[in-house]
Amino acid sequence: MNSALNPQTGFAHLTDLPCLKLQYGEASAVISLYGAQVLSYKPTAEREVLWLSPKARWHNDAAIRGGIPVCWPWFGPATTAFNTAQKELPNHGLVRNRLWQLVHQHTSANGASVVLKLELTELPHYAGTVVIQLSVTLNETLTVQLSCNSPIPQQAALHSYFNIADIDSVLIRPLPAEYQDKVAAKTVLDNQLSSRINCEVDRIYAHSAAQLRLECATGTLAIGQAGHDATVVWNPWQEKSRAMADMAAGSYQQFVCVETARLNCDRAALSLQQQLYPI
Ligand code: TA6
Repeated sequence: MNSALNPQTGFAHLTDLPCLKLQYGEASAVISLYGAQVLSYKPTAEREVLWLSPKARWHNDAAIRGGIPVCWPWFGPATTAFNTAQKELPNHGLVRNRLWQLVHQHTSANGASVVLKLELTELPHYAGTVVIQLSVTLNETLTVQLSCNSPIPQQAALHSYFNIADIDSVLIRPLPAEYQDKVAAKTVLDNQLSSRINCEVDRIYAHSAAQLRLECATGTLAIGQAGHDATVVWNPWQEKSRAMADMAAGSYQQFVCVETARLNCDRAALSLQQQLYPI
């Protein structure tokens, strides 16, 4: 199969965003260097797997709303393990609004791949220099892998926004029966072993499976996960999304986030992977 890799300025309405486009036969992926964020994955010319908010922004330090944001080194608000000086720190870590560097690229008959790197010297909880890398490989699947070899406290998530066309059609399975419900702030036991979404959902499923299926109106997607200890499912629903400047009215019906996460913040090296392919 033919593969290619080209720099590209702009994607969708983000017309000045520095990007890379990977191609493998009919399949393509677009990655923003800002945030090392995959913004588009099309396994075929007709099918877009990822959702990008029509109101997403990238200037003025904004994190791009959509695609596959990289959350690191903390997930959600910074807890005291990360926020040692008790400063105001951004949600979901420090790397969504940074320009990453392209350090490796490869194309062959087996696929197209890139490695992006970010060096950080100003972590609030660690004085040394830390390097994190994101590799993206496109072939019959799209594989995104985040790694950091430094033995520092670190959480991470690949916070993927999936294009589902219609929230009523979504089914995610298998999911563990028990989850932490962040909306109701309690642990819930749900024996249906699946997740239909008809209200605000912000759930942490610990010890989730290595393979999930996301079924929806646009087709069925396999989501492979590795190096994770949880899967987070999120949809802000109508009211909460109305309060978000980068979300249009009605957008909440068009996406669901299924996030491969490592939430345990022990000092083990990080290698977190999400692999997507249509089935
Ligand atoms: O992963 C779910 C979550 O942590 C939610 O609680 C919600 O706030 C969301 O991520 C989006 O966060 P963001 O910082 O991108 O607005």
